Amino acid sequence: MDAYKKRALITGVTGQDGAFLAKLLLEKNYEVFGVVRRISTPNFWRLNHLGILDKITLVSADLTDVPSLSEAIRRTNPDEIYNMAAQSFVGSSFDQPIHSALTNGLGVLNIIEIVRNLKESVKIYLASTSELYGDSINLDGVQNEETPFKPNSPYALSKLYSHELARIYRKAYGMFVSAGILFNHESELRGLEFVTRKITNSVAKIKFGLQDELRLGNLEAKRDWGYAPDYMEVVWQILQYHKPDDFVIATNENHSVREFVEEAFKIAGLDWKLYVRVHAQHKRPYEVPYLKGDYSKAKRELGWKPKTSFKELVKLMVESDLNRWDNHLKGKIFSWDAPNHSENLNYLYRAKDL
Ligand code: NAP
Ligand code: G4F
Repeated sequence: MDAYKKRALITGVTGQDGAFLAKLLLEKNYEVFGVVRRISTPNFWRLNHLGILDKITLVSADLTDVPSLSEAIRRTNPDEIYNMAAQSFVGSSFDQPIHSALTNGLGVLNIIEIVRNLKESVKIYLASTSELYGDSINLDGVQNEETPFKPNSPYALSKLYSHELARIYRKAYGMFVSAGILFNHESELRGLEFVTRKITNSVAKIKFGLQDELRLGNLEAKRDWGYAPDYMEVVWQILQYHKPDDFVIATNENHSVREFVEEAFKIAGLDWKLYVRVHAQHKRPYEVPYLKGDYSKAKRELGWKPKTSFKELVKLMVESDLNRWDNHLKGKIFSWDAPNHSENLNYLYRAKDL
């Protein structure tokens, strides 16, 4: 008889974390379902790049659309739900605060309430964030599970709402809702609007003569940057822990945007001062100046620690973008671009057809 395969439902499977997590869970022999919302240009490049598009079942739903979400959860009947979906760009949350609140706040309430009504035993992972801290820092210069939250953006406030839902539903109903307070994590599959990938993609384009300058905002902000696949390992571990809980996931090291820029340009043999210009357009109305995470609880309770150093992270991202643009210029298609977007829609199911 075949061993029981655990069933995982991942929301945000087309995003950076959702894609890496799907790959990891497939390697762990899970049956993986992914929630995909309707957008005008299907967004399967990460799943294609990781070679897993045909290995997972994609279900059409949206976090803000209760009937579709409810059907998706009911039909896929998961043991574990990983909510990676969000309007995740802090800058956009100032432009679209209501959309951010609906998706990141009420969207999460939708998931938890559907589970409470359908099958309370389903374990739920929530993607909380270091943005919750705003400019709140412990006396020893780090943030951990005890540091007070002081959100500085509509994004952070929407995430505080969902973070608190975890605590309330654990206490009120004994539900297994856990939250990873993840500090920034990046990769070769990071969205191009986030500062790290914006830098590495621009470095590659400048190297090949395709771009003249790189416009950035605040170079002095400090972030604790880790590597996304390292972080997805511990996301899975958080749901295997014996009780629902909150965990800070970080590297306990931080660097400024300026340091990231210097390192990235150096790897490509370029002098950053010739290309980088500061523009007010890329500055936030209200900034989070300093993030540095103390992950000692995750190390103690889960035996987890990050594997990839800051320099290794910058190098792998720059090399990936150099390689991608080099292939493009040689007439080869980007390895992670879907050959035909609409063909990929064949992979998408309506929950009722499962
Ligand atoms: P991402 O690349 O921006 O991916 C976000 C995903 O959410 C995409 O798949 C997107 O779908 C989906 N989505 C957005 N709105 C939706 C809706 N209304 N219904 C269904 N799906 C929706 O983000 P990420 O970097 O992978 O981050 C994953 C999660 O971790 C997010 O919740 C983020 O806030 C949180 N987080 C990230 C970091 C980090 O450094 N990466 C740190 C802390 C917390 P489309 O492809 O259709 O847009
Ligand atoms: O790369 P960012 O846009 O990431 P941010 O705002 O830290 O948010 C990311 O990490 C959070 C965890 O802490 C997640 F919750 C969130 O979903 C997201 O993944 O900006 C990093 C820093 C900021 O201080 C920003 O002001 O870089 C600064 N920056 C300077 N110039 C820039 C730019 N950021 C962007 N995106 N673009 C710029 O030109």
